[in-house]
Amino acid sequence: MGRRSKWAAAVVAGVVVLTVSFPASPALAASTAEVVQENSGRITYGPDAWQELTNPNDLGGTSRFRTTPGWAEIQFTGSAIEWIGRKSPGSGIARVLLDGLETERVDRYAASDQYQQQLLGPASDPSGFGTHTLRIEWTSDANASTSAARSVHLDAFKILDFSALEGQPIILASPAASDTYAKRSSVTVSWPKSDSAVKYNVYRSSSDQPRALVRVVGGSNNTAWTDSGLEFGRTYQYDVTAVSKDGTESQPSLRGGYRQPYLQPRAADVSACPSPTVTVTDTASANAAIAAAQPGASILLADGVYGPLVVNKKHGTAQDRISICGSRHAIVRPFPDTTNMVDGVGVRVQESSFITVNGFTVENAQKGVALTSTSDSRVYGLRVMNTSQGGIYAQIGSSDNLIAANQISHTGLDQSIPVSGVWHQDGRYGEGIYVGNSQGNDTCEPNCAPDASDRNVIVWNTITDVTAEGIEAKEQSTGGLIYDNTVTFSSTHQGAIYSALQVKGDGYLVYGNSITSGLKYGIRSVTTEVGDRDWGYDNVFASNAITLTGAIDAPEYGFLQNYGTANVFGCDNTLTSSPSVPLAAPPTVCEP
Ligand SMILES: [Ca+2]
Repeated sequence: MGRRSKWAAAVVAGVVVLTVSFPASPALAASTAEVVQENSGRITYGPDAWQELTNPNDLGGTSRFRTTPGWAEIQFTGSAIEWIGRKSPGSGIARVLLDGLETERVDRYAASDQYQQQLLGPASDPSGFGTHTLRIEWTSDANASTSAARSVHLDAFKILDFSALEGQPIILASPAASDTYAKRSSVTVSWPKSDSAVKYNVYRSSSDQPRALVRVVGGSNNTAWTDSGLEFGRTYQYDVTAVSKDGTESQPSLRGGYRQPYLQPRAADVSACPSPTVTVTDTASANAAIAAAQPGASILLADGVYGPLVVNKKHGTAQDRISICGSRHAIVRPFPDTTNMVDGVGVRVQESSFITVNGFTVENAQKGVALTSTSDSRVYGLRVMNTSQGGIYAQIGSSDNLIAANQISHTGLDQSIPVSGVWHQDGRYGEGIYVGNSQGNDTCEPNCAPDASDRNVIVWNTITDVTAEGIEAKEQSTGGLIYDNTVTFSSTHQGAIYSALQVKGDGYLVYGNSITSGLKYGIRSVTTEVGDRDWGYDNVFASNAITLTGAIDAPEYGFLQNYGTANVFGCDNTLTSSPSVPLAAPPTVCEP
């Protein structure tokens, strides 16, 4: 059969993501087993013929038995064999030999007659597909309850072929690249169909869990299952067995290993602006072009100075986005200088989707870029600077946006301190990138809906000279990715600001960021109660490089989570400080 050779070369220890595919199975095909009735010439009886029985309860309506020394033997080619027979008050204990070696003794006693029972135990299964001989022998032994006449009974043998699965590789496929973000932390396990199966058992183990059954998948044709909720960075091992109609379980498939990766940004999300469909030169023509834009429009801001831009209720599509692009010399500048920047947003995108803003400069604004109730949009490659509050916002139900490769600096030039060029005065609202909303900002307490600004991806941004957290994800937001950003927070401004990066939402992955902080902490996770639930859970912080600068006033830490240990902090985070301080504040213990 060559049953192990076909794909063996594709399987290696450790991380395996196979890409081979199995032929599609025809729908609704029944599981099959080769049935060899007791009256088949393939069965040899000895030392003489067994007695024949006719009973509609038996498989095929006939069976055989004897009450004196004797045996029945069959040679078969397959993965496993089932001895089908009765259990009864008169049944004795039979001896079973596989390939000439005794594998078990089968006590067929039952208080009342039971028909078509599968009598063999797992020990009588061959260890692999091949040609084998099974022999069942009468013995004089019997259960103490058995009546005087000990019998051995044979109704049929069923020969099972699990070779399509036994010892064969399985496929462990992570979600398609384009779905990595949405369907994270899952793996689809699929395996070859076994004709002799009516169901499959899926087993899993991981570094701290022994092999255990995690799923029974019914149906011979159902050959895939998705295991979700995996932990980031953890390696899991899977194998699958087939189970016959009568309960015989095959030998396992080969084991496959899968390491649940940390999230990666979707590279396809980042692209240059398409060729312009319209070029604008001033604020009026820019906003007019935006208002008139249809999917696929690409608006180029010619170099020059513009007032605030507003994208209101505009919708591109996944294939045909609405793009607003410009060079660094195209400057959106709501205020002429930084002395009195009140209520001026550089680029406001509201109630819109599939919008891209790309490349230009936003400066002298209260807020640089504000996405509100906006989804699937991209803020890419902007220079954002000199804001009285924060740099870039995604709020009020703004989800699935990408904020990437922006350069953000000199935020928090609070208008209450109108001193040109001076920051770090009262910069509580000077975040570099801000996702969601603080409960304190809600105007509908106590019954407002959460600000579900979810699954926003914040990658490759460079953030310096900000007065509040470089990146902050607020309570009520979930599932974002904060990856490979550089946040340099040299200020020792304290006030209400303690860390260079802060997560108060749920389910964020904060991975691979470079954090330099003159504050007490590099990264902080905070639990907040909103209404009747807490936020600040199930976040993962891994592979971040943290540097604490300036005077160290104990206690300082690379990472601190308030109120418990609801989040994962990986031991692959690093901390540089002088003098040395702990990587993570107790009771947090890093996880390998
Ligand atoms: Ca029969």
